[in-house]
Amino acid sequence: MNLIRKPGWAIPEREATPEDVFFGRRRFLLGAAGALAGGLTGVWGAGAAPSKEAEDKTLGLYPAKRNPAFTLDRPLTEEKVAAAFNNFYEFGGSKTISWLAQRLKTRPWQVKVGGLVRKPKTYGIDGLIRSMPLEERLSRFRCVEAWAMAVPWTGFPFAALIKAVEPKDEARYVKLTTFFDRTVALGQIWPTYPWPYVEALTIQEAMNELALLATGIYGKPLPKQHGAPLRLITPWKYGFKSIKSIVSIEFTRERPVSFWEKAQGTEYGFWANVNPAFDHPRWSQRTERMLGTNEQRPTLLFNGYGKWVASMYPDTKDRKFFM
Ligand SMILES: Nc1nc2c(c(=O)[nH]1)N[C@H]1C(S)=C(S)[C@@H](COP(=O)(O)O)O[C@H]1N2
Ligand SMILES: [Mo]
Repeated sequence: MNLIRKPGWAIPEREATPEDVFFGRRRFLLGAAGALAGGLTGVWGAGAAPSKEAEDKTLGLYPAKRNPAFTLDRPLTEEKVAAAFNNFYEFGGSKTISWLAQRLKTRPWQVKVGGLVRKPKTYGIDGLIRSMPLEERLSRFRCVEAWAMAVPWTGFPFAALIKAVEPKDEARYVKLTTFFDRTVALGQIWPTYPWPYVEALTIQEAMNELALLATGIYGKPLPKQHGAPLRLITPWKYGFKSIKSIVSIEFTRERPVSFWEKAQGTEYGFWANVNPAFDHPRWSQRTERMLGTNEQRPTLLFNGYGKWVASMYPDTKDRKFFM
């Protein structure tokens, strides 16, 4: 992800900057952000009493039983590779934010589920996870930036939670929101972005068997950099739809505007289904690079999940469904 709109102090950049050059520059910027973050940690660390993170009461649920319906056409990405290359803009614009994400406290944690539902409820995270049917799914994951991975997520079908809260007939979309806390996530000080991070699906998409609310990866609870304690996984869509560290799930009549659509709507849309035939305005989507091995593979329509989801999108020639 990168924005053309920038804070005044940013180095001017031609719009056609190739991704690798851009990331090189981002790495430089991260150095500065990292130095700042390190400084702040030091200052706060000196005065504040250490606050202990409450216990995770779901540890006994891992590893969950694997769902055999989901198989892979490629090797799994190495766990430590996936855990060290992340997009989580709350903690900075580079891929090496895993250490900064450790600032996030994921217990206690609440998820407010409301809006146009008959049974709104604010769930404590452990109670929610313990009440839902956990399973493991091998899954391809494709970022809009053309890198990809293959990982075992643990989670529960989004449909199970939707059924529990009973959406009203007028509800058509579901809006998910990430935590907002600038004392934890220093990226949220960056005014260029419309914090907090928001994503949305149609209810039909959210009810699809493939839509997973993930709580774990590699047979363990999610590490913080992967979006603990609860994130969305929609493997037929570009990765930015897979919103991390969710605190609110709201059912709406109108289509919500997502974080990236607000930030850069000409490049990142609402539907964001994977399709090799439609290039990003600044790079090709024909192939993808597997994290760790750097193997280049052809991008698959709907990331290979057409069997589950193609019927929801009447026209695979219509660009709007694929950005
Ligand atoms: N809250 C939040 N969720 C987010 C992001 C983010 O910056 N903030 N990045 C998205 C993008 S662009 C991708 S590719 C995936 C990356 O997930 P991973 O780091 O677990 O591989 O998270 C998505 N979810
Ligand atoms: Mo992404």
